[in-house]
Amino acid sequence: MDAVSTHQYEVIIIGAGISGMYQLHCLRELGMNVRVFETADDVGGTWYWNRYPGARFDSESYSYGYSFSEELLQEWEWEEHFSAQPETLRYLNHVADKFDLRKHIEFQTRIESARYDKTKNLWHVSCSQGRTACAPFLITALGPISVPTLPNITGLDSFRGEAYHTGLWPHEPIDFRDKRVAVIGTGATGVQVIQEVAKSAGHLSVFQRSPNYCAPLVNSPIDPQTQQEIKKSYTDIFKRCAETHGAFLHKADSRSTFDVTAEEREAFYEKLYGQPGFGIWMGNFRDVLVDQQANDTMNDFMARKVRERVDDPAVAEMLIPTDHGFGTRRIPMETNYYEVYNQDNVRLIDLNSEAIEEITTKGIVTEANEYEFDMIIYATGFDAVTGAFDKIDIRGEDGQKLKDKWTDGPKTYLGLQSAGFPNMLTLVGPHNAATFCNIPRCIEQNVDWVTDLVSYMRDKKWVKVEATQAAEEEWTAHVLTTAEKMLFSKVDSWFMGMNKNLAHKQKRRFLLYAGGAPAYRDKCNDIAADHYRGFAFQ
Ligand code: NA7
Repeated sequence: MDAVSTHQYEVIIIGAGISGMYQLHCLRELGMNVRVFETADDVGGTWYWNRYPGARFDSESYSYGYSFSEELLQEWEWEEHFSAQPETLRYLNHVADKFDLRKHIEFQTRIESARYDKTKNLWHVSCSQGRTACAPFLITALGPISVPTLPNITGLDSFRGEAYHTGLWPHEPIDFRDKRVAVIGTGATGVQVIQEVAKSAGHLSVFQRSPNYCAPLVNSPIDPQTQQEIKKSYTDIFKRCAETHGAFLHKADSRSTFDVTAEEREAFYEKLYGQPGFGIWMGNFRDVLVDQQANDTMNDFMARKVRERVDDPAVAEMLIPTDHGFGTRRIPMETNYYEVYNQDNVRLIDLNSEAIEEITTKGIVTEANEYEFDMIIYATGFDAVTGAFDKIDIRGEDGQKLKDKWTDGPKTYLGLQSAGFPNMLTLVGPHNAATFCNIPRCIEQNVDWVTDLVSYMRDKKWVKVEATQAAEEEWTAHVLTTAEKMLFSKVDSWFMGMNKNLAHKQKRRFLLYAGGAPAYRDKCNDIAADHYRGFAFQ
């Protein structure tokens, strides 16, 4: 490293999304010299990149914003119960301005490697454009869903029309009118983009490999009176979030599925189906995500809903999942999604009966047909949770590569540190409750905890913190045991680290933490109170 050009800071943060921004704010409040490096040319992370039409929250807007500033809470007025991406990005820009964050952030700077120098107790990072920097602390704020993956289909680059991945959507408006548009992918993103593009596309073809159980979002504008009530209720809103498993406003019903009669169950499911947000997933019977028989009652209910809403019975059957149960994969939230398939300008192509063979200059060739398009939209997902770590050449104490250490699945303590990587703290890292959470709520917990740790070390004049091997093994085992109880552990999804487009991600390896946000928070607090049990300091 060049000693002249390598600037030294006290903390380097990678990423200026929701977690990086708040971490910067907190450490600056401690008076620390912090530098944030960000690939994009502005703040926002997920909400900077995912500009595709239809992108919006599945969390109630007022449960999603930062809670740390009463002034911010009182001055910001969410327009809708489930905010759309442009408003969310405006909000994050407002936060960056209000707390004067940008002057500490270097934009358009991608960190390519991070190496720990044990002789000097420094993390050295090198960025695109040859920029280098170092600091004793490295905090990753990479985002769990930030590395888009394209499908592994032959001829991808040969298509001569417009082609976009939803996670790398252009900044300028895209016009779908009179165009023949293809969407590949029917996850949470695909569902949002399909229902929006269908409104104006000349013709839309949806290429579906696996249908998902989708539930109504039931969004609406926030009227002035409700706005005032929300502003008065923030304490209660965040208290409620703090009590629920996923830090959403929705709490699991204390009853078991078979505690009630079939009629009562049906009425309860109808009520959930008509309610806004994730209540149907997070506020359902307590055993619906763990007991197969209970889960089947929801599967039957959801299948009936699809059949009621889709006119063509053959299309309806194509839209009903057969390979997984309700809630075992991420539930896409929809607004008239199923009705899209009743429109004359929309067709659904089932890739299980005609697999894609190649993409050509003109469009998509399947085993059965050749389709011509003006535009292909890839809603094909992300290299979730560990993908952003894999993209950086991160090397720890003895030159060990983090990517190699995590080949068979992540190994962490609390999802916040990995043994052998001292002073590197991973916000929303793998096996951290924040990965399975109304994310800003858990991000604030992660950041507050890390800030306290750094502050504690300063007080003690300690310079190095590292998770012990034993603590890491215990946490990793706990994470995996907890996941085994859940039905989703038997299903392929990004929760389970499966990505059919990546050759090295063909084995299930659980990436999240399923023990719930309250239990996780208690554990973190308990460890901190016990002098950071499981961490070794120097
Ligand atoms: P997801 O949930 O990973 O969905 C990706 C979709 O793309 C899914 O339907 C995939 O089908 C499909 N896909 C991926 N590759 C292919 C190929 N090669 N051919 C056909 N279809 C393909 O990503 P999202 O962006 O929707 O959502 C990610 C998260 O972001 C979401 O959960 C929210 O938390 C925010 P498959 O199911 O693999 O058969």
